[in-house]
Amino acid sequence: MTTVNPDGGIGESVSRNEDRRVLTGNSTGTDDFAVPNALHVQFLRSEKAHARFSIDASAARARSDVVAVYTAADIEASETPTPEPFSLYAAPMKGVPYPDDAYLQRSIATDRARYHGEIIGVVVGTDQRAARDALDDIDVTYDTLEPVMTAEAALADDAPVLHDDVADNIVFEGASGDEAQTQANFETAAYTAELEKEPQRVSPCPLEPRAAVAVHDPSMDTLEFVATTQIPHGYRRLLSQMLHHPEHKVDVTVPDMGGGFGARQHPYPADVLVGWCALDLSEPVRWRASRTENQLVENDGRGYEGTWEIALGEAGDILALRADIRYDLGAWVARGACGLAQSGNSVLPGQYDVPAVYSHVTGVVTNKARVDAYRGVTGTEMIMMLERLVTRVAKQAGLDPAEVRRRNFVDPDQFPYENATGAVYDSGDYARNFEMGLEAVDYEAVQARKEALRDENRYLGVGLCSYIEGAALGPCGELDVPTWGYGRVQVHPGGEVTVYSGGANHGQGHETSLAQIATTEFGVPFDDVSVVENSTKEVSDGVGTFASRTAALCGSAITESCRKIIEKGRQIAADEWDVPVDTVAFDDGAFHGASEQSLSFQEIAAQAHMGAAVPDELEPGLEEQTYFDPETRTWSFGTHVAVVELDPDTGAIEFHDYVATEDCGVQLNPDIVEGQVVGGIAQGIGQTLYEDVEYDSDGTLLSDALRDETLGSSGGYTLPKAEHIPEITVESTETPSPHTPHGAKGMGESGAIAAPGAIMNAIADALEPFDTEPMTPPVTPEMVWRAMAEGGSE
Ligand code: SMO
Repeated sequence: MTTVNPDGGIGESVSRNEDRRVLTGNSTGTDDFAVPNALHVQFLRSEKAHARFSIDASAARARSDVVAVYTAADIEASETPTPEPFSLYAAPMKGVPYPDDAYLQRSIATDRARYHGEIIGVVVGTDQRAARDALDDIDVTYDTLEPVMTAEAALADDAPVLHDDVADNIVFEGASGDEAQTQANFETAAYTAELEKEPQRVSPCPLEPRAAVAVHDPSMDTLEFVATTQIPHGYRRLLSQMLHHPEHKVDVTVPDMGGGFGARQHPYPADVLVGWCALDLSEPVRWRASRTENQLVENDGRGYEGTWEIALGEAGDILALRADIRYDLGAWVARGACGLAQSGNSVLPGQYDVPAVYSHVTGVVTNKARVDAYRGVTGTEMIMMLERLVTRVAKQAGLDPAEVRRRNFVDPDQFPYENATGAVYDSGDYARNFEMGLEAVDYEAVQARKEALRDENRYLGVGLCSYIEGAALGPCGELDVPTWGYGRVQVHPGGEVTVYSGGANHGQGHETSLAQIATTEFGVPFDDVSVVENSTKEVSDGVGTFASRTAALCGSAITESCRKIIEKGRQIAADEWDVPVDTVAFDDGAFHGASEQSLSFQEIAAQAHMGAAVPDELEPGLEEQTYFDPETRTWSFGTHVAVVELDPDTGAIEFHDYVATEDCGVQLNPDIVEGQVVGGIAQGIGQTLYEDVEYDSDGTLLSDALRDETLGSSGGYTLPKAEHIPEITVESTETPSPHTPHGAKGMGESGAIAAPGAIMNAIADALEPFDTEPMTPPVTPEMVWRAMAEGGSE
């Protein structure tokens, strides 16, 4: 199939359509969504991490500006069906069984709160102030219980058990890989290295706090949501199930949203309760979280502890990897949490051809807010630990960490490559991409400079991190998740095109990149294509956006739909010219016959909508849909090189250089790819140097507000600012995926996946002259200063 590449087509860095409205202040967020006469919800949230409680809401109920107050008992007593516990429409995953139902999150606590911020009551007021004030009129009596604040504490023999009907705090336990072979390879290893603990719990922090609007129309019994979610269609399905309201009567619209980062995949108790209140009261209901409320309850990411080990042979070949990981999931789980462990397992060997891999995972509940996906999901943690281990073991062996990577990369002729955990990589050329990164940073020169500067008491460090990013999760491969890419394409009589995507845009640039696909396929002007997403009303099917799926899954579905339309166009042209269909070609935005006949795409579009011009055996119109499922997931890859200098006087960590290479197959829009990489690196820098969700020993969340890093790391949550992000060079190779029509792969998480490993390795490299223990992020200037001053760390 030949495609043209007119202005605005695939591969061009078209400016993003959506930026016009976002950058000029014309975007509409969930809370901007105007609904006349909406009531306002505020949630009564537990002030204790673990306590039995009782509520006296009589004073609040008596207020004239309060419409309703609900406790769990009130909800149970209502005729409106009680919400079901949380679930997820995914099948169990390999090696990680489903949790007992007792662990599945409930929307409201009955008489025992299990984390600071858990909803224990609901107030509906005539306006937001009324609802907020009424919260102060509610008397809550707490009988505190001992909180369980770490995975280790949850697994202790005498640990308090968090959930009734289950004997321990274990949500899942599983193992994958060949334990005996891994052990055997460790026994024959020339060198081994090990890292413990890691990585800390972080908060994804989309730009605006969570919000939801629910409108129930009693005449039609429809329930319409406007919500901060990455998955409008998934959210509709889950809320329909939890609220016992049929799916065809539920709709979800997602206005502009400043990122989701994984935290906005699954619905939250607040969303369910906003919908429940709308049903119970048959009035429009709205809610918006404060920043503190958002920090209390929005899913965190990471937060695991464990042991990671690597075994290296005499010749520098990686013989085995082993991990024993404890996932601290918080007090309740949405079933997605099990996918964290599963997807973590699958990327353990990264870019390397490792013969034996074994991992043991345990998921436990603690008295904290929920942990779920965060950009890169568990790939970030596994790649960071892998790449730190590769670097450490290389140095033990007296080898350059770059050299050990070269010796172990999966070779281009090994694809499709099944790694030792059973994940199948679609395509790759790791070494070529790696050398591009090393050249861009001038690796040999920077090593020489590092050596030279040490004589001046200056400490430069160079860190490498080679990553893979498994994207495009569909029903294929190891996961049986009904998450096809959905794409429908409609051609209007004037030849303009509307593309309907089953993804969701919250900053990724889909309105632009998906339009580029139709521009290329049809050879129409870019401005003639518009993209519709983020709405179950306007897009009949789909899921949403997560796991870097849109380009590879929805983009491919859109491509296939365009090609079905071109096929139909050929039939219409063949009928018009009275020639066989196979003599009609489509090229350069026009249909061509063998005898120089020609009809433009726009002329065929017009004819397709005219009764007389459409052959009898065809339906009128030009509109097609596709459900796309690639043969395997797509696997992007690359290498980050961080160059930092550590100041022995202040412990300051300064970036000298940062190079990121990316190979996500064929790029739809290189500027968007670069933007995603840079944004991900910013989050990776945050995770490595600044961010830490902190709880007091009694379970109170300390990092409940955003805080300037100059005020120190405790008592607030520190996000990096623009001034903390270095100039970043992004370079690319393009190794097409064989499983998508344009060869595109999923990308969008690589920056966050690779940056922590590169930066941790750079810091460790700079500290090499000092006798230090491995550090645990976030690495602060104080930790660096102590390490350099005392020759030990922390
Ligand atoms: S962490 Mo993502 O939205 O799969």
